[in-house]
Amino acid sequence: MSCQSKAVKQWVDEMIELCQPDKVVWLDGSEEEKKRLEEEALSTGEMQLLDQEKWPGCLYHRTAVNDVARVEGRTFICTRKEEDAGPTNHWADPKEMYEKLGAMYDGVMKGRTMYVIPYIMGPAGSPFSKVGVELTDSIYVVLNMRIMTRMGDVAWKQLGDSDEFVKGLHSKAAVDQDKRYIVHFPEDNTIWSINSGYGGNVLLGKKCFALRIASFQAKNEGWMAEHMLILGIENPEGKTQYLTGAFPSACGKTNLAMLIPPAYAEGYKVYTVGDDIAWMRPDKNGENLLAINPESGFFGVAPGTSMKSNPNAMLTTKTNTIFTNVALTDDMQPWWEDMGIPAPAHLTDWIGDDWTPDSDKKAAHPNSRFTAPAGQCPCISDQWEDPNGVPISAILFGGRRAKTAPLVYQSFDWKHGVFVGSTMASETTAAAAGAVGVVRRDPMAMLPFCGYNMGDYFQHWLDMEDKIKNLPKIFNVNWFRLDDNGKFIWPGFGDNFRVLQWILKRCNGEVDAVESPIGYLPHPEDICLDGLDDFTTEDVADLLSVDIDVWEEEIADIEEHYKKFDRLPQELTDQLAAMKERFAKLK
Ligand code: OXD
Ligand code: MN
Repeated sequence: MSCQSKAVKQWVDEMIELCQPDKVVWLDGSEEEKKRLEEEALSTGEMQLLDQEKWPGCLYHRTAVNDVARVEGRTFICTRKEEDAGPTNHWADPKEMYEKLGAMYDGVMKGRTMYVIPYIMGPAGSPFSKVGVELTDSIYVVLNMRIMTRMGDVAWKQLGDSDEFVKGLHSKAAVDQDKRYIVHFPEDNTIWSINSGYGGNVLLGKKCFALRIASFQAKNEGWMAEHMLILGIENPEGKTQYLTGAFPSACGKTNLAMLIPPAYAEGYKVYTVGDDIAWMRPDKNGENLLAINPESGFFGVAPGTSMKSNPNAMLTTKTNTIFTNVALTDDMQPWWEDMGIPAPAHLTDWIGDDWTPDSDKKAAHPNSRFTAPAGQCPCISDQWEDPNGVPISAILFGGRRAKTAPLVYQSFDWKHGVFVGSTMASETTAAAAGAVGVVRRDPMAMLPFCGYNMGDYFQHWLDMEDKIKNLPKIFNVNWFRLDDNGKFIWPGFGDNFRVLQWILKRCNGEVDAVESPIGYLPHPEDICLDGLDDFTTEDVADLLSVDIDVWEEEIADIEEHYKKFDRLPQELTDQLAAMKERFAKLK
């Protein structure tokens, strides 16, 4: 099967004319093709082979030193009207941006090969799924896209002769950080990325398509593209319920997606459907909200991942994985900080320099990554590729809060839940000895990823209420409360299951709760503590406390936060006023 879409062929021809590659390769997604590309990348040094006995099928890559993370300052949403991108996105006039970048792409692939990557976001044949085509001059991008998406002929088959696809153009160019641009034209289904070779900027199916472009499509088509994990919890009777969760980075989202329940919860199992992105839509009858994971791999942060913090992630990455910017041992094994393996006497660090344990620099870049096939995850759900998606019972929002948010609370209803998501915040981890870090608000963890005006995005969330009969219940969680000595109170990791269990009980009407000004709180004794030595119901009560003075500051901060939006729905302002009033009554 090759490309049947005239629109694709015409667009690729135009981009060839613009970029002038020496060679154009249309990729089919076959194993033979993968081998050929790997051999080429190994021969040029673009990739290195890891120890194939210990890490079969695993490769290594270093990006340029100036190119190690997403670049929000150089990420643009180019809608025709500036106000449609909204005050929280960088905007430029699409015509001017096409001209400016067009000049940069002019002849940029001379002496290089252009790879044409057809891919599907979502399982093949699913009504949720959408096709993209990425043109790139990087084999590293091709090999990553092979893992992160359903790539090759399968995508041509899905597209047929349709012209509905997302056009992605990527060139590493000279990896010049001053000319780096990650640009979205949501009204044209187009993404242009230039002068980067780092994951989030160049694997265009991920943040650029599955969140920024897809959120715009979702608003227009009545569904939701969210920065959320999806997990399933099976109870001892074999019934599985699913939830999604949005967290800012550094809050343990991948760990939660792959959680292993504590020993007391015998018979319960947690299954991963997705670790980063959820596409959700109501079913045909408007009964339930269904979700799919549009990706087929994990692009996870390596440092901190260990057999203790996340054994499932460690096991997923043992084969067929690409490691980027971690350190290398002398016998070609990957190594990173907090991997649970003591640092060897000598490493080559992520820059390529010699490294020894007395070095004052990190050996692996803090944002070094693994790209691993999701199907290899030991706890992958057997529904993870269900074309119909899984029904969602609960939506979680969370962040790192030292004092403010309790361990868990439930919103009063959907509208209040949208309010809770719109005020989501995390504190910088500089919270030493009880000092509170800087609060960063990141509504629904979508601030850097919403492809249109955030005020309209909030309204879209509010509008979903009328489209779903069995609305998921919305909760806020905070694993990161600190005691007066700056220590985490809650053990976290697998023990977070105890909170998930309460959440599901609430969804199933199996437990009552205490009404507070911020939402419904658990009765402390309803959080199961079996097997948790040295942790009492009083400690839980402490974790669930809502400090009125701290929340007064929080309300003032939310008022400031809301000033950033130009199209904030009245409903959210009303929600804030109502919360203020509930606190006032307590005084
Ligand atoms: C990610 C991110 O890489 O959210 O998933 O930054
Ligand atoms: Mn993410």
